[in-house]
Amino acid sequence: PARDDGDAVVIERRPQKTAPPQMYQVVMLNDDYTPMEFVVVVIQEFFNKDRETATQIMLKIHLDGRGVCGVYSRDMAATKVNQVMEAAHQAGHPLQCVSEPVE
Ligand code: TYC
Repeated sequence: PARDDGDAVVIERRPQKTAPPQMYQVVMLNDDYTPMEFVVVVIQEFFNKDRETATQIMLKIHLDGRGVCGVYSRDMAATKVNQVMEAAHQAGHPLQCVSEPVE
């Protein structure tokens, strides 16, 4: 912002130089042992999906080997991964989940 010597106020906009923050997708991986029902409940609970959507995501993972459960900031994605891994470990299931940068 700068004021000239008249009475007009000149507002200069600086070029925008901060890129939007990198987003991270939380990807769940298939395995042969974790029960489908457990995966559906985990997706509902931690990724705020309804049962229908959670079931579709689970089946996609089961068929394709992996599937995206949600997209978050780096910190929130790491938190989601920890929550899923902790719940799976507690229940004695080998369910794995990772976060990776989008694009
Ligand atoms: N493949 C598992 C089964 O047949 C189900 C499953 C789905 C496991 C998704 C993990 O991320 C997963 N019981």
